[in-house]
Amino acid sequence: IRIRGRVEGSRIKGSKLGFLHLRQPFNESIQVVVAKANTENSVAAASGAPPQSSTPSSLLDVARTITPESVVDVWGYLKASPRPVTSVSCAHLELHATRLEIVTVAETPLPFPLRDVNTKLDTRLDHRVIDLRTASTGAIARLSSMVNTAFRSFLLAKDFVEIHTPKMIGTPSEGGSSVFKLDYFGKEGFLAQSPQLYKQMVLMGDIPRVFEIGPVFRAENSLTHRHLTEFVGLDVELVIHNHYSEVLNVLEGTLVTILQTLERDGAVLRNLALGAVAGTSNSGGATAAATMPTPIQSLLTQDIVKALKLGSYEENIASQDTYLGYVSSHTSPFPVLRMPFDSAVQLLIDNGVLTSHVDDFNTAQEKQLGNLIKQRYGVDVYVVDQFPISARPFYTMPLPSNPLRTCSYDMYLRGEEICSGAQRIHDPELLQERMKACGVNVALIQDYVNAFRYGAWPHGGFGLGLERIVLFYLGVPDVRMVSLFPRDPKRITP
Ligand code: ATP
Ligand code: AMO
Repeated sequence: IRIRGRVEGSRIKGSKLGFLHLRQPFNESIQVVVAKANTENSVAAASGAPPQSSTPSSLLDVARTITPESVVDVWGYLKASPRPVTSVSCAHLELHATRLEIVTVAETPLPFPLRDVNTKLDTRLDHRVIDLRTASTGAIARLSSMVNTAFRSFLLAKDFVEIHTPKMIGTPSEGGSSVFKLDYFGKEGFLAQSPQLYKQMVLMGDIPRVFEIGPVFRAENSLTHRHLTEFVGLDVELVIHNHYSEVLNVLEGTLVTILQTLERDGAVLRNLALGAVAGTSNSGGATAAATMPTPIQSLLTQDIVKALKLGSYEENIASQDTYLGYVSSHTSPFPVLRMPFDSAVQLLIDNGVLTSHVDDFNTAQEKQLGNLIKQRYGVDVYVVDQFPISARPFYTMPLPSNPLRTCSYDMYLRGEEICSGAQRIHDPELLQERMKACGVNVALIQDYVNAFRYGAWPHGGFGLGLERIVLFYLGVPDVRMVSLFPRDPKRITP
């Protein structure tokens, strides 16, 4: 057989015997035996073997010149290993070389040693192509793809239409502060902070359920563990018939599907991503097994629902009380905890985290809420709804029973925000009123307001951050680790 792969490392023992570790994407590796005696024997044994480009005695000389990460072709035959080679994935077989050709030479030294778990994240990001070859970063890229695919498949099966909206736009979509400006042939333009306005407009064009997977730009000029200046937005918008809980049902179904897919198909990748596979060839990666988080306890079980006597969402929402917790009553086998903002604040006050009411949570308060909810309900995923109007964007629908609260929600994973959404205002007059109150220039955004003038559907939606899902699912410390080529205030290359 012939195998084309990268030489991860080599050991040449004198003039008679050498070993190469040959690696193929993704994380498959085998030991190649380059033995003078074996080579000569094999040439006779392997009938129909390709013509020798190097004489058998020079194979070892070739092997000696190969630099780490070079791509080579090895012809030879497979043989059982005398004892398992624990440092490669194919431990029980060896490839005995009869011919060896260097396809491309890797320069040396490498920007960093692939196996070095102490290499700093910045060095890895400076040389992301090399870093991608490590089992950890390679696994994270594949897990992100799995999240994407689960999101897309779930929505396509529910009659959603995939759309692509413009990323160069004439007005900020989420308010002014964190927007990148661009020079559009002498006019002012902006990089889209979200597909928000366009996904709503498409609905008014009678495509009642849409989603988009695309880049989102935020001029967040600060370095945090969870903010990028460009991230992948997973956006959804749909017409609603009675209540914004219809959108929450879709959101919860989407997230549950993503988590179930990761649990079902992503276990091996997750372990590779966290560097937790013993003896993994080229495990490298920016994580250490010591940081391995506990698996997600994402879902309320029916047992917990019964034991805590949590009521159904529809019943509770109808009585307009404030609850410490309630669950959706939709048909998912895994109800997701939902809690109104005021109840979440009360929980923080009762536990001494807050001394008085607040209008929004900061990151620390979010984390503490996550801990309290985990203690009380045993879950890592939950929704808080009915946020104060002051904390939400201009397009958010006020709660009919209390105009200081809104038909809006955030979803959290391990105590950190992964999603925001809301029912939207579909009455153009109310919309303009809210724009003025929020300091949004109505003139700049007239096309959007006009979209609601010719018969508008009540509607709502949400936006998830792809990198944040992977970040908090894995429990790794920095969002840059889970973005292919991350962008932050200090980094626009590679
Ligand atoms: P989004 O902006 O998409 O809603 P977010 O996580 O930034 O997501 P916010 O509601 O804006 O959520 O902010 C929640 C908290 O996160 C803030 O109170 C603040 O503590 C923190 N935070 C938000 N943006 C930044 C930032 N750029 N730098 C540092 N901290 C931030
Ligand atoms: P929001 O601004 O909350 O809502 O963004 C939605 C989700 O996107 C992710 N996210 C980020 N991820 C990485 N880096 C960032 N700087 C960053 N900012 C946000 C988070 C967040 O929950 N138009 C609304 C959505 C809607 O209502 O449909 C919006 O953009 O996971």
